[in-house]
Amino acid sequence: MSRIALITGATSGIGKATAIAFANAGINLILCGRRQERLTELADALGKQVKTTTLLFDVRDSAEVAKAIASLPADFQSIDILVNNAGNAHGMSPIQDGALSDWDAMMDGNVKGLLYVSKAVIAGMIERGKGHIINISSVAGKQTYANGAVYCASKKAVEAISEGMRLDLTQHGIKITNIAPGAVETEFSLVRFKGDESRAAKVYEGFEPLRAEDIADSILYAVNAPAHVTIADVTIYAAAQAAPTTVYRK
Ligand code: NDP
Ligand code: 8X3
Repeated sequence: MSRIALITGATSGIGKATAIAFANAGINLILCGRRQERLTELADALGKQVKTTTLLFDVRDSAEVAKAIASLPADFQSIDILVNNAGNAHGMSPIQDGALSDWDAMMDGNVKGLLYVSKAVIAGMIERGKGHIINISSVAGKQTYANGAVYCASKKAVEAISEGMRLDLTQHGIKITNIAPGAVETEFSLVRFKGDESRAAKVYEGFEPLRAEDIADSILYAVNAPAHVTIADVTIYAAAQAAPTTVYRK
């Protein structure tokens, strides 16, 4: 029987690329995000290959998350794969200059949002005695960089949550995969720099960054691993990147 995956942040970047890779692999899709038009467009396109449905919610709103996931039609309720991908960086500045609203957006979205979605899905996975959760962390969760303390903290939290989930959920037949990408050219920097296109473009200048599809490939690899194998941790850098902010540019 075809598997069902719920992907958060499916409207853009890594989440969208993962949806496309999953559809090509015959995995049915619950596509989530805050931009309905993009969700509908993607669901319609991939609906030619697999069964699709969409859920509109902000991961930061626990009630909205629970209500949306509870509203799934019966044939989408047995979620096999959860991809906790929704998240962003907001701002990049020394800690003393950080904006409270940016800190809230990162901690509430990247950390608490991931927990809210997981809570709504894990209960069913435990009941069925199987499941696979993919948490999208970052190389920022492995190594803190200057001017990124809070984003890095949010991703270090994701790393800890992945470890904790593995400790608590392995006995219930649930696999946990933590994926830490390096620099991937998506809308990430545009969001981080609040729509400043030239500042966002500079992040990827002079080297070949990762593509969203590169990360989707590793997610697909993890979910297609044999039943007796758990891909626990994957770190993926661009070839020109030696550490989060050490990039060799031409
Ligand atoms: P994008 O900005 O392209 O995509 C972010 C996605 O997250 C969008 O689909 C957005 O959907 C969704 N999202 C953000 N905030 C919320 C929210 N509060 N509620 C619901 N959905 C939300 O960036 P990426 O694809 O690059 O980012 C995906 C993940 O990968 C993030 O967790 C990011 O931290 C991580 N990552 C990215 C790297 C990079 O270099 N790009 C490197 C390492 C990790 P919508 O706006 O429709 O809600
Ligand atoms: C995104 C990658 O290095 O800009 O998580 O933080 S980085």
